[in-house]
Amino acid sequence: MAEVEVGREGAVQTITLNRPEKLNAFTQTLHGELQAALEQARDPAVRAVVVTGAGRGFSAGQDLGAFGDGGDVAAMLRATYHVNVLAIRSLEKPVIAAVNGVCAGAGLSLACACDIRVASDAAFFVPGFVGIGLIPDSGGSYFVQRLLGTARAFEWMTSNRRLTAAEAHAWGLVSRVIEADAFAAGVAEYAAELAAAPTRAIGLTKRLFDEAASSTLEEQLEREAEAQTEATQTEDFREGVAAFGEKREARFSGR
Ligand code: LHQ
Repeated sequence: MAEVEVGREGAVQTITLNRPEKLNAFTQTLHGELQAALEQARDPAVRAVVVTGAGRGFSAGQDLGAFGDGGDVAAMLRATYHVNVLAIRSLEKPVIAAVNGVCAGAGLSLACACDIRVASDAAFFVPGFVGIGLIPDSGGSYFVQRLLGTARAFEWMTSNRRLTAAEAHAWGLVSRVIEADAFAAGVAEYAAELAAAPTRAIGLTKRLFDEAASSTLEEQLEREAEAQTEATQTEDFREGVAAFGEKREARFSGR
């Protein structure tokens, strides 16, 4: 059975981490299959991507059984987690982490590398790393700090405290919480809405936000000017303006 399953519904690609008996903990195989799935997501016909987990977990992070005595940890991180985190950031379309359940360690980092987090009310979030004497890797120190702010992120990531979905929502870690029974349908509806939006403008916004983290205002104003030039050349901009003039809903194509 595949450790990552890929599904497609219209313009939405769903990537399911699929080792439910181990709460979808990461193995070499899972990393390789996730990389292939993210490569598939580059298809311009895919306009929104959902990353989720099978069973009661999103992901419990690194499979501690498969880790052994470590070997060259940095090389392993570069060859696996880094590739997939960077693949998510470079996708010029929205990537939603649909956090169905337990989310810990590098699973938390992966969810935070996505553009949007939606949680089931059955989900909970655990730093994980500090529980076994490690630092937050796979972008954990980068994304969690940016999402929560330094004070809250540091306190949480050094405590290993379990955060409920409601607490994660109150903290701004997730933007929506959906009842477990309605989770799959709610995520599908939300992803379909995003997939029907002007994809290129969303992709450019994603890139601008990533760049803003390390830019001066002058640099960022210039990037916005360039990106807006690109956006004004899209079919979706023409359609958006036409629909506004005709007082109707826009039908965006993602081109
Ligand atoms: C697992 C795991 C798991 C294997 C649950 N592995 N089996 C680190 C190392 C170096 C380089 C690469 O990067 C990393 C990155 C990291 O991700 S480090 C952090 C790794 N993750 C953790 O330390 C989390 C460990 N897991 C837990 O603390 C708990 O299992 C959580 C809080 C996730 C869930 O707790 P429960 O809901 O109580 O579930 P459980 O503990 O009963 O787990 C269910 C099963 O899943 C169980 O197997 P079993 O055969 O006994 O039913 C666990 O052993 C297995 N499992 N996490 N990471």
